Amino acid sequence: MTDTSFTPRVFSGIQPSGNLTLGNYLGAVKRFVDMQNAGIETIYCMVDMHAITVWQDPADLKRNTRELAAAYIACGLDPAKSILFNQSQVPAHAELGWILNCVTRLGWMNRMTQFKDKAGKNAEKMSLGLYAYPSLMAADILIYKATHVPVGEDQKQHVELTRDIAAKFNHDFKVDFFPQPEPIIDGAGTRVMSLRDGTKKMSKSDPSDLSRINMTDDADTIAKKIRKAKTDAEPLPDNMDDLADRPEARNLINIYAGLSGQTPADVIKEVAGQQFGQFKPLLADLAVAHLSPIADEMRRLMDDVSEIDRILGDGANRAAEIAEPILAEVFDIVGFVRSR
Ligand code: AQP
Repeated sequence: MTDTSFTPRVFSGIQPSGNLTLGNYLGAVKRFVDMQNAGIETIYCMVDMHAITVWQDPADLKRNTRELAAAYIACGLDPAKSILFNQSQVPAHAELGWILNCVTRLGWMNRMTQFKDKAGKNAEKMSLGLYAYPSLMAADILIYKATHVPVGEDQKQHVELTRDIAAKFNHDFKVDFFPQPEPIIDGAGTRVMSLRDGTKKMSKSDPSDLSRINMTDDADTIAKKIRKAKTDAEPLPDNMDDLADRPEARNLINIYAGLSGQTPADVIKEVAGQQFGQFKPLLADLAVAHLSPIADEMRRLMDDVSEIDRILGDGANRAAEIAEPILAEVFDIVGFVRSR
């Protein structure tokens, strides 16, 4: 339920960990643009402090942060309409993050499935930062008192945790200070799956480049990856229910729907009876027509990184103007002496 006592404000972020994928685009950035154009205040971050929860080469991190900024802008985010910045330039995120670490319960963190997925059997060797990630993410959202958080399906649990942390803070300090932010998860692209395994999320960090479409892939690479995408031998049915046990086929229909702006049910009616030999070229053409202009614009923007840095610096100043008074109030609520 939307928290109506707070001014609507949208916050979301993406890690600049390289290889921005079609999943990040359909699940997140495309929807960031829709919300920006709906006239709500929108704040979008490159969450570089989250990226370093796993090892990042410093030079790559800088490049990936600028490339993610270029992707945001190339996809339609307008620095005049949305606040665009990298997280580390607004220290209030980390400061609130620490306070929320002291509100969050270990039992809650132990239930976070993303940590378990990412750490696997190596949990002992993971950074403390990776474990604490969801509490910093709560700070990212709450430092702006954001009410709406567009994310892909995989981040739903983290936004729900943010609601629990906000409620506990309000309860412990007997205030009605933080809103209950709502995850916004809608449309066909909220869970884009790997092209090699329809049961696994498409991910930047998958070791197989054939598993994902990168936003910087050229037309030939996109077409090749779709041609090689795992499928089955059956023709496409005329309804989505018949794809329940065919995850790879369902994924390709969902991708088509996400890119064309149709519902999966409409797409499947259009392509009913087709073999993948017919459908894949249609999907490849659609993906190339949609993604190539974005990749071209990203390359153009990356030719002038000083302009990207200027946009990020300006965005960080505007973000800090919102965050710092909220942090000051939090310090007062918590009982920190402020005498500077
Ligand atoms: N496959 C996906 N389908 C739909 N949405 C997705 N998102 C990520 N993958 C998919 C959404 O993109 C936003 C940013 O994600 P992130 O980079 O902060 O972290 P992530 O969810 O861990 O993404 P990756 O690609 O899997 O990154 P790595 O491999 O670095 O961990 C989020 O809104 C997410 O839901």
